[in-house]
Amino acid sequence: MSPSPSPSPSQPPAPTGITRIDHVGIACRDLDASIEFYQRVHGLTVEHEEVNEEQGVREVMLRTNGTDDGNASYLQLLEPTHSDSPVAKFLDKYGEGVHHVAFGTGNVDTAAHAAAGNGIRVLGSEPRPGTAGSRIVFLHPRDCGGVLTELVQAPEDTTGDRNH
Ligand code: CMX
Ligand code: CO
Repeated sequence: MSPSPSPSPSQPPAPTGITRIDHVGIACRDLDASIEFYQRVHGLTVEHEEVNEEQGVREVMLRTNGTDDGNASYLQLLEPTHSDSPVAKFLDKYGEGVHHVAFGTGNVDTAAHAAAGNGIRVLGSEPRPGTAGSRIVFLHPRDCGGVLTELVQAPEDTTGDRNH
């Protein structure tokens, strides 16, 4: 990622310009049991499933709303694929529960630079592959009030439906 633009002395750094909540990431020990819970209690169904080895997760996306506003919102259920992955460490320390909040943005590079310009640690040197071809970066939870924050740019060929 190229260096952040240096803020002008007279102007505050630009905000990230997030546009929506893309998903809430939930850490679970047993993905199938967690899917069954959300189906039975809330009537949500799996729209997308994948293994992201780089992130160390087996994951599903459950859509919580329609796409009338241009992009849907999801629950992302995360089960670790190995014992030293971020989600496995989180489960060891905190147990099952909300792991991160992901905000949508039209340009993840610009949003990440803006976060860095505001003194937030951006994890990793550049955006990584996220769910279903999205591009993602994470912001350090200690710089975000204890919330691990993900910025997501949807793939260009999508209308917000991850069922493809
Ligand atoms: N939410 C809030 N706080 C968290 C956290 C989380 N999910 N994970 C860790 N922390 C806390 C730690 O408890 C620790 O707190 P203290 O300073 O009070 O001890 C602090 O953040 C920093 O912890 P650390 O020891 O420096 O770092 P960790 O090894 O715990 O890693 C983090 C934390 C955020 C850097 C790492 O989990 C990471 O890089 N995450 C990004 C990638 C990721 O989470 N991928 C899985 C999801 C994939 C997806 O959404 O597609
Ligand atoms: Co996520």
